[in-house]
Amino acid sequence: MKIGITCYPTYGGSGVIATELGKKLAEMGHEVHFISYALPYRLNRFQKNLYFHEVEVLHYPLFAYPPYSLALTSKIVEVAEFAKLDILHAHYAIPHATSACLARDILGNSKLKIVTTLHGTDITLVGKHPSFKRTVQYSINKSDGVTAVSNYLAKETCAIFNINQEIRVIYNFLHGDLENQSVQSRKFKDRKESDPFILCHISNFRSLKRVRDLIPIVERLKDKFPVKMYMVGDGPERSVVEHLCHERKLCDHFVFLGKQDSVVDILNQSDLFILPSEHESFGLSALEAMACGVPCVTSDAGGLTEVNIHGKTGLIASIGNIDQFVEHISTLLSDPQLRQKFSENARKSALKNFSSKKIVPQYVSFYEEVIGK
Ligand code: GMT
Repeated sequence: MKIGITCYPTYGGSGVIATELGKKLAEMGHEVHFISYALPYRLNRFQKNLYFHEVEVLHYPLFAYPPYSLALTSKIVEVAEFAKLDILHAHYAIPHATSACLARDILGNSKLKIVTTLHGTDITLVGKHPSFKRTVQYSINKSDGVTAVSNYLAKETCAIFNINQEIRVIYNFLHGDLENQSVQSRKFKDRKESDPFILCHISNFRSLKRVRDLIPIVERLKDKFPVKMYMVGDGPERSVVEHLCHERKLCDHFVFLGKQDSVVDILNQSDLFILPSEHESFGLSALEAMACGVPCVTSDAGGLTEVNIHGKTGLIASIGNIDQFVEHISTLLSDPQLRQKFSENARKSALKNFSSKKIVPQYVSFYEEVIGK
């Protein structure tokens, strides 16, 4: 197949999934054309069957807001015509699905089919805002096929919008060294008394991740356990949390590592992964932790409960319930056998349910179905 993919090229789960999907499809022999305003950061080397088309946005004094969606539409039209695309796969509805549908209309009776993958806040936060709602609904309904990254997100989409077609659930998948690395069996029992427990949090530090909850959580844990919290990523809440660390004299217990290209080495040193989000359609970072055999303590936000299974791969607390987070983390830190068991379950579940071998063919079959419609 000839497949166009449009996505956000920067850090963020939807861009990661779109890029890793494109790479896998190219490996399978499909011709893949990425269309975005910058090279997706994981497309950093030549690969057969992979092409990148940059969307240039014209700046003009009249444009207080340069119309990226229109420039993207024109680029999709151009690539679809020249490369004779069968499918244009839009990752994240805003504005990608809208631009894709408009491009198909401009192309008239071309064979181009639009597949839209909903990732989360394009529905639950930004998408349902009155500024976008009707346009997002229109673009979902006008797509030739729609997927969502969890059952939760598929249901939520139907609850928020008036949807006239099936939304296929295709989970996010493991990629790169997360799948290949041989995780050394974690010997939780053998740690020295003086070693701190490493807790790890990875996110884009936006307010919906509730990163501030980690302050009282660590404050209360530190009296019972030697703990260090590795904070990976960056975003608007980072400096707020750093300030709070100074104010509450917690700097010895927090390490801010910033954005990292590969998280495997950090996760391999971590005892637990903590994700207190208030919105999460899937939680790719929890899956990454599980792939490295790190048990998770997460909130019960959205699709997170389909990834981190309470009592099997980790424990789940309700959103914002600091007591429950502290209790769950304490339970796991004081029970090496339980951590060991959850670690093994986490790695097994990640590989069994979310491997690229299992998930990528689901996209291929879906494309074939949509083309055959
Ligand atoms: O959070 C966002 O708006 C960004 C988006 C992204 O591009 O990473 O995240 C969403 O998509 C990820 C990949 O499918 C999911 O793993 C995240 O759970 C989801 N974020 C939210 O639902 C908050």
